[in-house]
Amino acid sequence: MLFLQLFVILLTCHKGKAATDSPTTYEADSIDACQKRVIEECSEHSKGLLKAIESGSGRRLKEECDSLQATIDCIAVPRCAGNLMQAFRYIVLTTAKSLQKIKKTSTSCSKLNVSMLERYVKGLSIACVEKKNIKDTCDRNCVCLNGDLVTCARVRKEFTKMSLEERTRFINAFKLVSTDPRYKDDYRKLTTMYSNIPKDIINHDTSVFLPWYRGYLLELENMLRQIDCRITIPYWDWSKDAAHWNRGSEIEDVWNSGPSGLGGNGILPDMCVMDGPFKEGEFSIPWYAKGGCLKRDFSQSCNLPNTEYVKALQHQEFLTFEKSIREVIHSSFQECVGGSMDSTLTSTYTPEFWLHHAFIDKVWMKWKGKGSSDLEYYRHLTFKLPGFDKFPWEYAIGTVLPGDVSVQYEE
Ligand SMILES: [Cu+2]
Repeated sequence: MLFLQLFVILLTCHKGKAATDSPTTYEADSIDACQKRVIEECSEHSKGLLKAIESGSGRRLKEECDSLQATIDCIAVPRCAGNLMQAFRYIVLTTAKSLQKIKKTSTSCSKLNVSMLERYVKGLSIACVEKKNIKDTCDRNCVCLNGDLVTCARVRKEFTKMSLEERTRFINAFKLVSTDPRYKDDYRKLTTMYSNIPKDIINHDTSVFLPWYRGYLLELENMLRQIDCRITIPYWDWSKDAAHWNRGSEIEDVWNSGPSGLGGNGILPDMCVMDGPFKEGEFSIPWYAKGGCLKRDFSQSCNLPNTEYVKALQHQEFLTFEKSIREVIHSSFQECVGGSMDSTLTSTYTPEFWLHHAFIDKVWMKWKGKGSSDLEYYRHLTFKLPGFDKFPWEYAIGTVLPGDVSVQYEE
């Protein structure tokens, strides 16, 4: 019975997994509700398992063992568990203890996939040194308080400073999310939401631009973290090497053709990318955005703002800062890259779109850190952001974003 309940929950969580191809609704609220239910059901199940072990009945243990796999699956549903790992702490530890006993006493649990559970248990039992910073299993920066990991923040990193493994992890997940049956419906919903909103609203309206893209980054990041909860959206500070922004010869370059780079410029006649993980044949724009290869058409006369320009922004008052970042930083890079990135129909499908918008978000977050008061500006806006059930100010109140997600940018 419990197993059935869990099964229903798993189905609810894994909406994208449903056999039909019908579009699903992508609602943050329903995910929260889902997480809540999983916690309740998991905790119920964990208690049942303990009782079965105590009773010493082989038949009951066998039943519970089957359900235990459901619990492991349940804990491993990243959409439900990823942001609430702390809430699962008790359940994971209790289940792990039970598991030890089962392993010793019974052969009826031989089919259990325990490695997933053990990974969580290992991660959660990291020695928590009071008031010290510590990384959790999802690579978040946490503080240890009263034996618990608190104020955990996702860390977004500069792409050229990430390890090649971290870069490859992001690239693979980015490719997977658009094609894997488990995620592609949500992905389609998210990306077409972008294409469907008139760009005049997102890209030319001060009240919308920064918070809207912040929300949008968060949505894709949440999705990628269902695949691997260590993933965050990288940013690329191209201003640091503005004169050589199009270089791809070094392994750490963004446009490198290795498995941890984005590949280079497109090639005539169609300007399709023909190297790296996003080359024609290995990656394509989805059919619902007219399909075809990923295109890049690097501008030869491109003139990107340099570090001095970006630094100077930090001292501007909000409306000037916002205008500079939107009209100069935002537009210049898109035009330099050209191709799919420079078209409102296709830009969201390119990996460089996300690295670029994370950079913009990082510059905004740093600007806020100077104690400036854009919140005064956003507070007075009474409309909700197009496509989101959120007000602009909800994305402007600091490093904590809707869904109780904390984000930090590593320099
Ligand atoms: Cu853009």
